[in-house]
Amino acid sequence: MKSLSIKKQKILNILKANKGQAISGIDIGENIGISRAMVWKYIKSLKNAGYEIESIKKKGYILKQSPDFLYPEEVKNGLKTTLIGKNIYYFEDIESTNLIAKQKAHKFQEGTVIIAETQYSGYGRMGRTWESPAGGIWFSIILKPVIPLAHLSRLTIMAGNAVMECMKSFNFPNAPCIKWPNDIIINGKKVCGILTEVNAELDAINFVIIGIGINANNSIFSPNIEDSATSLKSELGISINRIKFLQNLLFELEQEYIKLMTLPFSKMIEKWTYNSETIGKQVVVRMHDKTIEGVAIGLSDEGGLIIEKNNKEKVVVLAGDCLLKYD
Ligand code: BT5
Repeated sequence: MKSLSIKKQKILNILKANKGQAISGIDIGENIGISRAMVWKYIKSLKNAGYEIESIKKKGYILKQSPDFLYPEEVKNGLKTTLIGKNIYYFEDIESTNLIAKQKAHKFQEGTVIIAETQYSGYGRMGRTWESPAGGIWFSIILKPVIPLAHLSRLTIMAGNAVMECMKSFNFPNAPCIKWPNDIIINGKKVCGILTEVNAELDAINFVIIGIGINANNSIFSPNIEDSATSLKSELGISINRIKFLQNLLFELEQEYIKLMTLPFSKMIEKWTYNSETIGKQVVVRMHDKTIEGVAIGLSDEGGLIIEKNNKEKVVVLAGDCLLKYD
């Protein structure tokens, strides 16, 4: 796991606070109680980490640009949450943030976030491959909600609402929407997937991992999904600021989580339904052992999809793949 040392972080904070003005090695050193030579060493290592820092003779150092990496220090700087993202672990390349989160969740506090620049074995539901090249936003959150196991699907609904809330800050030519249970779609293509995994005993949840994958500035996909996937960059025509997006998303996730724990779930259903492309449509839902066809008429109290079959019988589906019949 990578993280800047406390001293390096302090130097970075000073450079940032100086907003384009040079500050001398001596002043920085005095400020944090180290020698000028040590400041120089730390500056060198910040440069190695991708920070563009100009050294001007007899004047000092200026931070010109921060790298486009989701370093915990960058994500935490200005993060407006009290729980989600207080602890962040960062990897350049890892098999899967969900996998790491699952392995560490017993020890790690609620709200811990695991971020990776790339994943080499990212996965979706039922072990499907999740393509996770550089430029995307791939992360997992550890939550320890005190809710019945039967309400697990509510967390996926909650996460979908949070992602949709973040999408509001962009002017998309084609509006994003949610497809049950876990896809955010733009123009019929998937821009984000959500994977909720649980560890529970009987009815008590030990922890839940919510993994979120967002195609942000990546825009090249394998032939398998190039017709069905898109990215924020492709839809907007410009790259987005991934750090700001993630900060915003962690904030929205925390807001939605608070609502989930304190308000009637019907409020969340209302919001989800407003953003959904699924409700009111004729759908085919494929589960591992059967397929159900009918009209998606709403979400159940557990977060499942209520389908009215052609014979008017109503069924609730908690997990499956949903296709719109007349897409
Ligand atoms: C999902 O599964 O949509 C959940 C994806 C969750 C990914 C995050 S990234 C951070 C965390 N760490 C992980 O390892 N996973 C989570 P599902 O509904 O099963 O959709 C999977 C399907 O989406 C694949 O079978 C492909 O068809 C398609 N797909 C794969 N990669 C994609 C991508 N980058 N963008 C759009 N579609 C993709």
